[in-house]
Amino acid sequence: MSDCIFCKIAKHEIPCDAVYEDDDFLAFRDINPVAPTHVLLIPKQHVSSLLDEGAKAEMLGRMTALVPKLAEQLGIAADGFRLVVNTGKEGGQTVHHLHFHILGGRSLQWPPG
Ligand code: DGP
Repeated sequence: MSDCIFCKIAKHEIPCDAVYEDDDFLAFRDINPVAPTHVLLIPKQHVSSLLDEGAKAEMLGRMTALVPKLAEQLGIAADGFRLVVNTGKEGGQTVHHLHFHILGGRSLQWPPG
């Protein structure tokens, strides 16, 4: 997708603070962090959201398997972290390229109690 900001980041046309990269995935720090550690993990291939038919189980499995490895690398595995996948309008998705938010470093205020 030529106008997709995360496609441009995946192709290194827009800079990012990358923490991990392989042939299929890229992880980089969120430009607007809401936790001390806030990393986005994306597939390099354009998939708009979890609702996209391109969000295949095999790809999602490999993407999810990267999360604990990244958490270890980022130093947030021991104390735990949150994985968020905003999906669609009501889900608060603003960038329409599938991404996992990996959030750690402090106790967030959701869910309450
Ligand atoms: P969401 O609301 O789930 O679609 O989250 C999109 C996130 O993407 C949001 O936390 C801010 C982040 N973001 C948007 N544009 C950029 C960018 O150009 N660079 C980086 N590093 N993050 C971005």
